[in-house]
Amino acid sequence: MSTIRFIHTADLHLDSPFKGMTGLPPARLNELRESTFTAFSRFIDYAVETSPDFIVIVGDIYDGEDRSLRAQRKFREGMERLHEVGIPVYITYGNHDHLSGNWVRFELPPNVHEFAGSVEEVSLTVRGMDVVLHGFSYPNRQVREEMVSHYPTALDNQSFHIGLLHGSIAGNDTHAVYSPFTIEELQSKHYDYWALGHIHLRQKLSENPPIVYSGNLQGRHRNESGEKGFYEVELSKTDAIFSFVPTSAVHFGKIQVPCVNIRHANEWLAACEDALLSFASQHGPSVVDVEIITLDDGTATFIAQTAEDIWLDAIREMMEGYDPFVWVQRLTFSNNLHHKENNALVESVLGQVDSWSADEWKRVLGDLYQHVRTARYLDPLTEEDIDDLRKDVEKLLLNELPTVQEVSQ
Ligand SMILES: [Mn+2]
Repeated sequence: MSTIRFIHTADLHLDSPFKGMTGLPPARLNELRESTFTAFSRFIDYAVETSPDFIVIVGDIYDGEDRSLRAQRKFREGMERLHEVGIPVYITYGNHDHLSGNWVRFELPPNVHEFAGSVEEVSLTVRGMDVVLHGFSYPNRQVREEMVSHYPTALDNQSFHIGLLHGSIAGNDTHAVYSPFTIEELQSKHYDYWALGHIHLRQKLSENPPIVYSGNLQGRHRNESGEKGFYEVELSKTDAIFSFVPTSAVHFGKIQVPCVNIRHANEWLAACEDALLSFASQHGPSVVDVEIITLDDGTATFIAQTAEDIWLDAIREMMEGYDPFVWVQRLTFSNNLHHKENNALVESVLGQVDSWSADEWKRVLGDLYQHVRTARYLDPLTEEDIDDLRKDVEKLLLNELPTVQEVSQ
């Protein structure tokens, strides 16, 4: 049997502080802050039960460069459990937990190999088969240069060669580009598998050989929605079989609630409640954005009589006490509650905003994104962010401008 079986995971971001989450009741916030650890425990439990040949963890084990004591202690405990059952683990550190950070060192058990600050190779034998792993840890936070040229080309076809790389595709400006690579460059190394980290969205960039992001174990905000987990891979010289194993403890998601022929607030709240409970029964504890769609004029009329924030509070209060919990982070309406017809000024500003390209958005937000103190805390601007900002602009204009109009008339 010439198949090896390993787990590929990355971007654990242990002890992620969920800073942007405000307003949650303390118990829920606590559950959310524990979620990276809960997801990590699920991964360790799975490994202990199923005993893979080895595990690769491709960077960003810790969320912060100080590698919080608690995160290190929990990680060490997990590695100890794998050590007890004889599972080797190969880890690299990424931009979040680079080697130059200032942290108190924990010693890891001997089953764990930590890749050094420059590309190195490590060999192991799995049931008589040779496996060679290639990788490096970030020596400092900003590895902007390409690193692939430091990876050796596989010359023998007998061993399994696996590349560990924390980075992103060159020229992709939706994410901070670290250690940029092209798919062709990776393919040219003749490896059997590329285990990637850094991008939190699970995806396969190529099938042959597999070039794969496992995504993170636990979503950290609304832009990391959906089921999160890791890949278990059965790899032969001709084939790769993937099993995705979900681990997320809290699910970030979006729900659309259709509202037709609703004439009373209680009916509307009940429709939201039904949708939220059915989401939670499917996904477990959740943080969701709710979008109200297909709003007819009658429904829109009574909803418009109360501020959106007050509706949001009402939904949140209604959902208190349910287990698993569902926290509504945002409430939006697919059509505008306020009539914007005849409001030429709003139309003209929105028309202007709609015409901005991603580059223009970046220029507009330049003060924030280029500020020496704020820039490092901001995730790169995504299309989703731009869409949200645009909606906020519209809301602000519609809420504020009637006053201006009244004055001018
Ligand atoms: Mn990461």
